[in-house]
Amino acid sequence: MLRLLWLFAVLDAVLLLDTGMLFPRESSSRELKELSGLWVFRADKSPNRNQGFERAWYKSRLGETGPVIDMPVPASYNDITQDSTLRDFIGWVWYEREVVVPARWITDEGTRVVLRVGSAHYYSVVWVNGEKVTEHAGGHLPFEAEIGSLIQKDRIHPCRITIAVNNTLTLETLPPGTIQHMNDPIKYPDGYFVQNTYFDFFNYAGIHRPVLLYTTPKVYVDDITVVTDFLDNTGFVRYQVSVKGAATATLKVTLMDKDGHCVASSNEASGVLKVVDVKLWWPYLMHENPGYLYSMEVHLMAADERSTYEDVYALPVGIRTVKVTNTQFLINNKPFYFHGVNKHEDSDIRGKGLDWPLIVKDFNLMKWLGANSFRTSHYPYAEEILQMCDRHGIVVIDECPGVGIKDIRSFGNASLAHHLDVMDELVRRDKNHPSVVMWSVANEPAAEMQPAALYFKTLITHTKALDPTRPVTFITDSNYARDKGWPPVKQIVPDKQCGSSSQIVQAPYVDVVCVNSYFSWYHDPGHLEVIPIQLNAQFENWYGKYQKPIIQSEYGADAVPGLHSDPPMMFTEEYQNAVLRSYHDIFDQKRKQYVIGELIWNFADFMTAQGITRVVGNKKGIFTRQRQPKAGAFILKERYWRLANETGKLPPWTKYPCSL
Ligand code: GCB
Repeated sequence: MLRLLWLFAVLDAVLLLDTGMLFPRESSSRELKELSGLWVFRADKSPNRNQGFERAWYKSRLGETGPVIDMPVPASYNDITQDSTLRDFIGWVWYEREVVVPARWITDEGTRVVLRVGSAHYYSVVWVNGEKVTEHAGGHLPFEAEIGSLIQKDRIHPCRITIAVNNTLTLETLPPGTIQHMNDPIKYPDGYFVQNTYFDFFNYAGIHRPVLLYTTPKVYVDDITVVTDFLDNTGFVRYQVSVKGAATATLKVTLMDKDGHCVASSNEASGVLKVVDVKLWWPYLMHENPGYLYSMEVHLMAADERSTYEDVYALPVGIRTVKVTNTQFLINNKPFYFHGVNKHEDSDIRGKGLDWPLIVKDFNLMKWLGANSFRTSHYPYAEEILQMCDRHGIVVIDECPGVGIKDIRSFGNASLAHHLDVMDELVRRDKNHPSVVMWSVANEPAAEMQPAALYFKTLITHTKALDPTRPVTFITDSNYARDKGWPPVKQIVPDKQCGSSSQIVQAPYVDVVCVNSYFSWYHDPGHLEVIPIQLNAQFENWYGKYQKPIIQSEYGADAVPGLHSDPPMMFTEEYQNAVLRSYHDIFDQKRKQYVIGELIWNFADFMTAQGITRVVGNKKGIFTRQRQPKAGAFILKERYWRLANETGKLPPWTKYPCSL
């Protein structure tokens, strides 16, 4: 009974956003039209970057107001041409696409037509046939607009979609940045400015995820929330369906197993479905049948004086629980050890654009490696990736784009309000993914600054209220990381603001302590011998103070593939190997106590801004950017399979991981 009451209480956590953001799926009542492919494109290179708005480029075809080029969607625009001014462009770019909309979508008054952008970095304004339909701040989450009435106005011409996207980062964006105008005429051309950022990845921009049109009936399933639990052999799926478009509707909710058999059903908009002989959702390598998903089919029926409406939406549901103790992370009440990776959405040519071959390759590599988890460093990844995680049992720490919050002005009210909105959007989008087991609200902010304390208290409390079922963390750098000279903290932080370590702010509120450290790299470079003592001290210090389980959320070293030296020297594959081995020795001592995970930095090499510490990007990948293994990948593979053998329950086919 207590369990059921808890499930009810949990669903009362109300998102402040007034609409849902269900992933668009086809069903007998919903159609979908993907707009991936070639769009026309122009960067607004006018001095104030504002010509597009001044001359209303959205009013007519983009090709009529100036030159245009082909631009693939989804993709970052930066690496598509040979033009360095486009690669490094700051400001508004314009995309346009004409779409022939099925006649029925226009004539059928009972149909809603929705335009959805999976993500566009950073700020977007969208017009349909010259009329503005929406705008959105934030580069990593979806947004939508209903456009039915607009396309009905002009039934003859194809529907023209114009999207202006601006990649400028300011003190109040997430991630933050600053625009610096260089006014010295002896050093810089007239009107010269640069974008400063305080994070270590290239600020790729453009329409990064699919754009599509989809339909629903006028009365439709707007959102579904599920929270799951189990007791012995019985699973519980507490659900809530929110309906839009009518005050009343009849619902039928059916939970189907993988074979299509109904295991529970209900006619209520909210309730608890009981599943006998439940098949739990388990992580990869923890169970012989990982990633088990049920399908919750919601069937809506409604009527008004003009028509009847029927809507069908099927949501994949994994039944599992997550709990944290002083020393353990429990999935389905069993200790889970994160042996995984940090990733980036990053690859040659398409930058941060969603790319299925890359996604599938990365999952194959993670499984080859024996990785059971990853963190979405440093922003929310495409929902398509989370769906893969659900199906393959890969556990996710879901991070918001709160990276590089280093300037005291980024702790103001406007920044906080935006950060809270982003958490709302993130939880709204990802709340139903069983693979998501923890929220990360930020990476290495300058948490020692005085206003950060209240900022993070509010942020973490807010996130816990949004979703009381998942632990919350924020990623901190070890005390040493501040010395690494990057990002240029000292230039942007008035000295007086620097207090002691970021421990002050983080640990009291988070459920799990996540620490990044780069011993023998940014601190004591070249001195591998310091790793054991410093890593040991790091763990003892954090655990001693807060008695919370710890994840080593980043560690690693750059290795230029093919560069060798023995004894090891920095940037060689041997040095990367040595760093890994040294860290692993300490992990092996502490994981028996309170260390609950290790995530290598990074899965693959990735592009960064140009700078004196980066040789065409960050080379801390254990795979190259083209996904070929460096020597370190084999060390990690051996270790992860050994850990899996020790801590998990391997299916027979994984006895010979080399053949995977
Ligand atoms: C970090 C950051 C990550 C960097 C990494 C590095 O602490 O979280 O974004 O890429 O260090 O390689 O410096």
